[in-house]
Amino acid sequence: MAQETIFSKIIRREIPADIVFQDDKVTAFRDISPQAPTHILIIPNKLIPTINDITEQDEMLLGHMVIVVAKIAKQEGIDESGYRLIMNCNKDAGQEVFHIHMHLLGGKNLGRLVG
Ligand code: DGP
Repeated sequence: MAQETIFSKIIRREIPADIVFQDDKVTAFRDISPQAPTHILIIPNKLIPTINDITEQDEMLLGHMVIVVAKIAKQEGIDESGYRLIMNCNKDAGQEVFHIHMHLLGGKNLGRLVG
């Protein structure tokens, strides 16, 4: 059984978070330690610890998460200026919370990530 994280408490609104979007599948809230003017985490309401645990049954869910990202980017006014979407998996990527999440970063020039 996967271990719940603090993110499950945020989904259930048991601890405070600046939630910008929530529906029956997904919750999005501002990162506690923002790395850019806009830094929002988009997470599934269902607990999936890492990208490695995603199954084909989650295809629609992952697609929905990306659609939510695009909506939030528009809401934040960064859809045209641009943004970056990051998912960390396990130790080498520095994953700290084992409940998959997309980092939506924008609101400034983020520089090149690779290349
Ligand atoms: P990662 O390294 O990809 O696992 O990123 C985890 C992110 O989660 C990190 O940027 C900080 C954020 N975070 C951790 N705990 C909390 C919390 O309790 N509230 C909020 N809003 N963000 C959190």
